[in-house]
Amino acid sequence: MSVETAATDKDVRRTNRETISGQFLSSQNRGLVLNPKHKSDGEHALNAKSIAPWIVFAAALHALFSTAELVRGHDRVQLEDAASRSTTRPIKSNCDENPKQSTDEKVDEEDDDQPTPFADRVVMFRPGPGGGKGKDDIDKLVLGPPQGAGKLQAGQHVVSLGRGGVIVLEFVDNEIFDGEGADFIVFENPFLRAPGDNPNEGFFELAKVEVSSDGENWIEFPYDTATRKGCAGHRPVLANAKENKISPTDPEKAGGDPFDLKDVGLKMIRFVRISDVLGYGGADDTSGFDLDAGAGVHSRARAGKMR
Ligand SMILES: [Ca+2]
Ligand SMILES: [Ca+2]
Ligand SMILES: [Ca+2]
Repeated sequence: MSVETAATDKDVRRTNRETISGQFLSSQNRGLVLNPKHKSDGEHALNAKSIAPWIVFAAALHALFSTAELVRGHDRVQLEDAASRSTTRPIKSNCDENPKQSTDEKVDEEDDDQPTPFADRVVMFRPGPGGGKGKDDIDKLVLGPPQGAGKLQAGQHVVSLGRGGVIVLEFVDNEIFDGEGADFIVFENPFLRAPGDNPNEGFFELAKVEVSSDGENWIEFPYDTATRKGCAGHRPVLANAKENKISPTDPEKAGGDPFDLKDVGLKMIRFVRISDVLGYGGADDTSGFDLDAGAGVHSRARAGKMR
């Protein structure tokens, strides 16, 4: 037998002993835990002594894994919190390259406790012939900010009044008061002939406008369909809450048809009645006035009034 072989045999024997010992300890450990009554007192004494380090080791392992699980759990809670925050309140972007997103966020984050300058309720809608388009979504379409399509095309975010149709809007959480110049704006969807530099050449569907502070007593704005003065429905709508940042309450920039309460001698109103003007310019084939929105320029909150 060579030295090398002897060493190998020795190693094999040691390994076998360790293996047997490991199996013995393992089986005794199981027996101790699962069925200690099967063992003699001597075996218990021997086993307890032999197993003590394993119990300590096992306890240490358990503590280690428990700690790891706690850490993983903590990380998971943190991740879930972060995900929750990102879902309920997206990070605001001020990037002008994506005005749609930032405007959407602006609308979404609007504080419900603050009054909007826009009309809040449709009190009455009576479409005329050719009208009614959009009536199923009337609140969504005519309450809130306008969504104009610019000078050269008709916006589709509208309800069609039809020929002779009438709609009454109410401001609930706010009221319109007479300040300097225009006090509110009515938005239709007129458009001009390209290139859009002549306000007299375009497609107009006109309406007359009446106002009231109580919903019962009305005063009509003087109007003339020949010149369109005093009519709603002839100035293109430029403000679009979904696509640009043009203020819908700025009569110089928003487009739409502005009205000044001073012209009818009222200090405050809460109701606007818009009536399609029949047969304007012989254009009986039109579907009448289309309403996009009504917005206060000079608007103030009504105490304790919510939408
Ligand atoms: Ca409002
Ligand atoms: Ca005014
Ligand atoms: Ca129209």
